Amino acid sequence: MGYSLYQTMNKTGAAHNTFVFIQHQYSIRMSLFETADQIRTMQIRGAGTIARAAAAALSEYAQSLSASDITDWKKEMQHAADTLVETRPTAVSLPNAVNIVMQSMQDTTTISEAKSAIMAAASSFITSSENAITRIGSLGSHYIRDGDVVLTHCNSQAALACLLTAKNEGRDFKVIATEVRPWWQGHKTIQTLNDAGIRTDFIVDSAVRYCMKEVNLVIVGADAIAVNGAVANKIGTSQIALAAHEARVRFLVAAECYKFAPKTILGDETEIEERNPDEVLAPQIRASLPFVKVRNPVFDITPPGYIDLILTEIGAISPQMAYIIMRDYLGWNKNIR
Ligand code: RI2
Repeated sequence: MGYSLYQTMNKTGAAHNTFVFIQHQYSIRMSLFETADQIRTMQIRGAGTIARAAAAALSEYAQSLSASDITDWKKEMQHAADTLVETRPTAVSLPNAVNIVMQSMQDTTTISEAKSAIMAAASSFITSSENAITRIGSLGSHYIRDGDVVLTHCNSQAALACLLTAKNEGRDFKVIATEVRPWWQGHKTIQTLNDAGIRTDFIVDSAVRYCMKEVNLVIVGADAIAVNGAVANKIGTSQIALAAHEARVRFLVAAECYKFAPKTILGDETEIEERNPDEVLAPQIRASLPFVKVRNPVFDITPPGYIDLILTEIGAISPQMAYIIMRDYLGWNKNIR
């Protein structure tokens, strides 16, 4: 019986070490709507983690859902799927995971058949997603050499897998990790790096360009990758890419194939989530500044020209190959709805 680890954060944004263990063999304690709420409020966060949590929630919901006929049952499942997808707009891993799970029931004709299909698809998605991170870690570790200084931003399981694998393989390197306003995901990153015994410098987000002269390699994660190879990731990523480009430092993105966004083939743009300004400045301070509008965009887009490679579970690709991933590995025609 396997357990997935979902890191959580509290609502004020302070990172802490609480972990929610979700048993993904179909007996999760949280309901689907609680999971949706936890994704919305960042207690469950990180593009891959959100995707696995959504798949697990659909599986549990399918088990507990009863209806008089299969049409009503499928309608209820679709409502649940839509609830999950609407929680956060940018990470495409979420709709991709939900679509993969939901498609499994398409040709089923009985409730029991549909339940089994959903449960099997969710379990298979979760397992393959975890395996993908392991494979990306093995691949990414090859790019890290003794003596390197690797900069990472935010808290990406895929990017961290590269660093942790390199450390396990005996490589001696240092990491520079950013703080990541306003949710302080950098605190989680430095905890993980510290636990692994990896030497780390912790900097405020605005110190990136100053420190870039020491850096040999940047590795970040991704929330969504468009058909032209542009990467949506935590706010600040594109500035880091710019600074890396200026300093001729290699910029790698570690991302599972389900982070590629098939809808961008049809011209959809990646929506950038703007969260509550209270996360940036306390409401009482904002109230005292009537001419100030506090904004909180939490992702930005790094153009493909600033990205050297995208590390996926099927290999390292240039950003220009994004379409191939969508066509051959994601089945873009099936995943657009
Ligand atoms: P993994 C996170 O978003 C960060 O932007 C991170 O780089 C990205 O998801 C990918 O993370 P947020 O949920 O899937 O913290 O690699 O807003 O863990």
